[in-house]
Amino acid sequence: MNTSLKGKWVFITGASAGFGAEGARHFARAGAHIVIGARRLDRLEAIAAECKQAGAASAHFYELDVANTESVNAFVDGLKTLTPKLDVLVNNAGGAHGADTVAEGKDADWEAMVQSNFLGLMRVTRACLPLMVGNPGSTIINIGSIAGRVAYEGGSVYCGVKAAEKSITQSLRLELNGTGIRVGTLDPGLAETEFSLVRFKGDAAKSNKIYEGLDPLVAEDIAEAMIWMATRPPHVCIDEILIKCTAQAAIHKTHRATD
Ligand code: NDP
Ligand code: 8X3
Repeated sequence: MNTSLKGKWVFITGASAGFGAEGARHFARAGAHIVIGARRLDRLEAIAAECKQAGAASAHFYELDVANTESVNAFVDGLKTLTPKLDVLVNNAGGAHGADTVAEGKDADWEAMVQSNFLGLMRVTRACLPLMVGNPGSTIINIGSIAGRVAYEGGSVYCGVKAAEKSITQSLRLELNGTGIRVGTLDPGLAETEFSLVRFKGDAAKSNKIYEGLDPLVAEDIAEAMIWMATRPPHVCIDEILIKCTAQAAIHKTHRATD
């Protein structure tokens, strides 16, 4: 039997675009209370309004920079005034900055990737755990990547932080064993969101090239997987999911119409 999301409290980080925004819409349709955070408040406001329209029990948005401990703690203090318990945490905020080789890498890009994908996930999880311990059947979904499983040229730090995400997910599952909290990693391959536009610093031509000649994943594919992971019965933990578009057989082998 599936767990219903009706009236459940769901917090998604990085919900102003891409997987996070689509995840919020999906959880809203299932009747959950939605709490979303990111740095771009105008985007969040629009997505929270969509969530209300879509059937959310309630929808709340606040500014959140996962790269900053004070911002994370203030956000979660706000969350605690809304609810004494959290049912689903989706650690989604993050992304890649640049695609330089190690030899050409920039400190600012490396630091941004470590801060958001790695330390951000740690900070948010630490702050949220008191709302989840004592709530068996609650679910932590960490958004990893195929890049955390297989490294590629120009991906050293991004691949590194997503590999770290796997280790953090495993450690957390061990630490929480006996609490009934499920911890899993959801690892997408090539997906067309704002990811590449951010990675290539707004260069749309470079970003579009990543998806040229193939049907990439879209945010909805990943949002559906989030819902599936969170609605398994409490005795079922989805440890890991890897989802790729059919054209991507492996990180270095994608079939394109231009091939
Ligand atoms: P998008 O660029 O579309 O969305 C990224 C989201 O993360 C935005 O809402 C952004 O919000 C938020 N974010 C980034 N940094 C911070 C921060 N410091 N604090 C709070 N929010 C932040 O990309 P995706 O939806 O594709 O990416 C979501 C996750 O999925 C990332 O972790 C990414 O690494 C991962 N992923 C993406 C894949 C892809 O091919 N698209 C494949 C595999 C994994 P804002 O800028 O408003 O703060
Ligand atoms: C995003 C997928 O292959 O562009 O995590 O790194 S990839």
